[in-house]
Amino acid sequence: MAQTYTVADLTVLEGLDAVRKRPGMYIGSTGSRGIHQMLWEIVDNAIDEAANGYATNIDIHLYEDGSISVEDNGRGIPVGIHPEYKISGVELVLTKLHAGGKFNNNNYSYSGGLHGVGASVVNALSEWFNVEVYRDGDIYKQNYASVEENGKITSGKPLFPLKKAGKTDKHGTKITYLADRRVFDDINVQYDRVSRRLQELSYLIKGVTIKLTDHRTIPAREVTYTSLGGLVDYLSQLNSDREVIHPLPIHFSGERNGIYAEIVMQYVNSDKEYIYSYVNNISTGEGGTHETGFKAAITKVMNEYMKKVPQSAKDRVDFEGDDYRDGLSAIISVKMKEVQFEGQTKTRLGNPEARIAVESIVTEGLTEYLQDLNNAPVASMIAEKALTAARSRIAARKAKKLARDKSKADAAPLVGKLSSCTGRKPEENELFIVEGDSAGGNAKMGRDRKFQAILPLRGKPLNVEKKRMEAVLANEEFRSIITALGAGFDKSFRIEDIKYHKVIILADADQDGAHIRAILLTFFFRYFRELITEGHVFIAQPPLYSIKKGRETIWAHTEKQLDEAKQKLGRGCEVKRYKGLGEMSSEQLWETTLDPKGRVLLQVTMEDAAACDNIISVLMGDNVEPRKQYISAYANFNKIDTYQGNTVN
Ligand code: 28G
Repeated sequence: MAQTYTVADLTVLEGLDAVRKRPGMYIGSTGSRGIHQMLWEIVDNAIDEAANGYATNIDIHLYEDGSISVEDNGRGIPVGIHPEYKISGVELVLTKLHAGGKFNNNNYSYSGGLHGVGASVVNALSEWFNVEVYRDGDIYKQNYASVEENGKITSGKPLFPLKKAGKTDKHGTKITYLADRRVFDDINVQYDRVSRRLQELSYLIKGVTIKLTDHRTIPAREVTYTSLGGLVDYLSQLNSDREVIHPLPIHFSGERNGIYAEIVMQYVNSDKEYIYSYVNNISTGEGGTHETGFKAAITKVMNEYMKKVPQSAKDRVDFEGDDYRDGLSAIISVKMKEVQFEGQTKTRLGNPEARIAVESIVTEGLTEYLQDLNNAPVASMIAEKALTAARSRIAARKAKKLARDKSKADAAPLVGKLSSCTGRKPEENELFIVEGDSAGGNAKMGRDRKFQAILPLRGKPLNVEKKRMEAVLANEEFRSIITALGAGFDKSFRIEDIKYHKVIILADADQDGAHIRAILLTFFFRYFRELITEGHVFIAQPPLYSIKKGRETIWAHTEKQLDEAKQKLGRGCEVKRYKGLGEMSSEQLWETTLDPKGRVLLQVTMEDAAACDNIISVLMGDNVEPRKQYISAYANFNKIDTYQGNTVN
């Protein structure tokens, strides 16, 4: 094809006046976006030459006067004279608009496709524009300029026909241009923006070396990008601050009906999905048919694969497509003709044939990958990850249902063991979560039932760290808290709906009590975070001592208060130490701990809850080593029980 090419193959069309009249229509904008687009039009042609396998190097210089040069070492634009139009191929490419007239840079170019459509637009919008072609030992030259003739600007006007201007052993094309200040608000390109895009291009076209030199600074800045690994390197770079679960990205490519697709994918330790996609090296931020095909293939192949993975009956779950994409990061690059862009920002691929092609290529590639015994360890990690994702999805759904059921709970005065209050104003109401049935019974008798509800907890609520939410939800204690709060759970939690503005944890001042507090705070921290940040969570502080003489009793929370009380009551007073809530009568519990007039509450802060979360993770998580270290450092669990919060009543 390259050998049989003659300039006669060019189909030619109109001049550049149209571009000059309505620059925005051709370059998109006359602002900063447009000035960068000018450069991309030229770079794209060099990129095409590289992607076609003819050029290996692209060299870009940003000069102090605002001009820019781009050079590639490809074949050079054809120099022969076109039989019909009687001008050189170079001049045709640079002074005539391509078929259709309307310039749409996105529709023509992909590797194997057409060159040079955008270059004439850049010429039209430049003050001057010079081209050099290196071919068959000769240097060819032509200069163009936008000149004013009788008050009218003629743009891209050749100053002389293409001419030979010396000998060279180079081959390729060099274009130097100065964007026209009469068109653009500001002709300066941003080094960082240009550099970033060139790096992206170097990953998208592997093996090409792209060098950028900025002479506008002293000393000049320069950077060179080459990627031998292409998309694999790109994904590794994108994942460099994520924890990957397999070191090498999964990689495949193929062609179907003239559509080329290359795909790399890698799972990371996260539940987010990161899919980056390109069409003809243009980023498709809104996704589109290529992404749809990719996802469909993964669902199909993984469903097949999971059928073969041995699972115990109790673990068997029905998978959904999303389950296979938790923690998946991927890059899809498609090359095709006649691209249709859709969407708000025209960055969604619309061509249905791209879905079919990508789906087929990914299905084949991923199936092959999973069948390869060398990949068995990665395959089983992916399966495990999908299983975790499916479980937490199922759990989240159960939680939603639970939240929906809250209306039923509203109707019933008693939720589980909850003794609800009679008042209907959430801002006045208080929910006491009480450790143990006997303390719960006392609290129930001692409370003011108008605004105080009591929820006794039997034993220790389940350890929240056992990450699976379904386990949290299977636990009756947690379920009754969720239902009592009446405002959903986790993602469905709506703080506006809570039925109690004070949630007060009431547990003994001993090791078991500390444990329960830590677990409850962790539970709130993970699934009801706003409850803490909005200041709704409190820890009740029952007194540790009573000091009694005659009919007078003083309650003390600290050793210091104890000493003061002893001094106040003098000789012969009776001191009692309370080890647990169960030792108090219901009247005493009201007086010391429930009655807003006499009680001490500690408001829980985020730091408190986060510290509990942290320690709970260490103590109950799957990692044995940090747990051992923690336990040997702090043998006493009470150490974590030093809350920062404000004291309130
Ligand atoms: C330096 C800055 C940007 C380019 C080429 C090479 C060819 C070419 C460019 O052909 C005409 C019309 C449609 C194919 C193609 C050379 C075939 C044989 C080329 C560039 C031909 C344009 N020999 N390198 N254009 N097309 N580099 N770099 O612009 O059919 S533009």
